[in-house]
Amino acid sequence: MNTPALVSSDEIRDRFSTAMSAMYQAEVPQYETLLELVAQVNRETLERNTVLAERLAAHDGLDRLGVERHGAIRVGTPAELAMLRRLFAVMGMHPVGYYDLSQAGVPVHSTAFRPVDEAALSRNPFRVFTSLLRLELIESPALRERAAAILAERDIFTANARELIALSESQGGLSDAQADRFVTEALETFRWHRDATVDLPTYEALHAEHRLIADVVCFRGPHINHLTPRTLDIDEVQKRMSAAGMTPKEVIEGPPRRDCPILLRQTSFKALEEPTRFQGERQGTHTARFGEIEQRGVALTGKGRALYDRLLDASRDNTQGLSHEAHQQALAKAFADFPDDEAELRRRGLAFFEYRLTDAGRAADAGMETDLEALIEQGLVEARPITYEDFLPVSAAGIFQSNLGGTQNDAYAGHANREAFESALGAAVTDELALYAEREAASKARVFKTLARTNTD
Ligand code: OOG
Ligand code: NI
Repeated sequence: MNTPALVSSDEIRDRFSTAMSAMYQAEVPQYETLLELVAQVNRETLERNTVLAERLAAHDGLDRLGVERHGAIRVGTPAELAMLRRLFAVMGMHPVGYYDLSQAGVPVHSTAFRPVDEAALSRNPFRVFTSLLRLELIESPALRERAAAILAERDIFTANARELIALSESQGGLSDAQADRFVTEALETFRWHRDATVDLPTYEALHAEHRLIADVVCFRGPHINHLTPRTLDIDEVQKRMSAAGMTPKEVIEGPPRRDCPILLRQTSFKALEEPTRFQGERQGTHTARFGEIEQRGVALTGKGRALYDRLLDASRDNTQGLSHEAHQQALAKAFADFPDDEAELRRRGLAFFEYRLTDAGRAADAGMETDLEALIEQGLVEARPITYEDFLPVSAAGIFQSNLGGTQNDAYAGHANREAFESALGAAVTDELALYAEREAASKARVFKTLARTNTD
């Protein structure tokens, strides 16, 4: 038998992310409006800020900007999560990071399926924040068992999707036509279903325990609950959202506005009330799906992240309940101690950078120099900030809560259980900090290797 020519997993991810965006625009028309607003603000930002435009162009960032988005889903059982891992692997998306949301009163823990290597990220960095419901945190044994029984009845994957995943695993990839079929079949898992699998009283009982539990348990599949394009100016998009007919979340999650963006800033428009048919022909509504935007900055080292977490935590008392402008001002004040200068972030080991020889560096005879800072000062090496590709648990909790009507159950807190999550997943999650550190170290090694070669020539 001839083996068909295989397309790359990057290509499949790119097709899938495009198909997912088209489906969500059709399902949630406000998302289309959001995409237009973000594209408009990105265009204006690039026109106004030529330094940023040149930098993005030089760092291969312009191409990826137009396709960049993440999505989020929530699943109910270990088997669903394990199968999703295999489904995402077909598209070169692997579990990175463990997020414990129980600390924020939400009964889930999560990972992000995303591409990990540089080439894959620059082709299309599509990521899916994926949460597993923690039924064990439901207090009532009767409700817990009822939820488990409902979940046991459903299969969120089509038979064809299962087949194509197995085929991809045995073949080491998919052909062009198989990839198209895979995208169509995989998309079915993420589609919205207007019909609930339960009657209204069951929905209401689960909803009363936590709205998220009803969202995960009562439907045939883990509908994609939001998609998030990347903006270059989140404050501007937030400002214009109301005029475009969206109700923005009160405040932007994450660090304050800065000259050197760090980590991730996020805001969303509130979830929509959607007509739902419950079993027994009862009509009702369900509120789950929303739109989000994000602005990404440099990835922080463990030291930088610890400083971020400490300042964010300390800011809480002074920022709580404030509206957008006042919130940003108080947050900026709280972050006054966080250096807002690339060179300082680098010298103090707070952020990750990628090092490259400049044209001058390639021409120079600098082989004996081993001090990176000296090489940078001499204009022989440049340091580029490495973009943060992951998520932030406190921000994620803020996004969850603004779309769950602020429900929070403190009884869930203190239950991080990474082992249980990994055992459900059927694999370990990759440590995100290790990925950035490896990329930085590899870039340094390349610089010194090239310099050494130049010197001995
Ligand atoms: C996920 C919320 C978290 C983010 O961007 O931090 C998230 C969810 O609501 O399922 O998407
Ligand atoms: Ni999100």
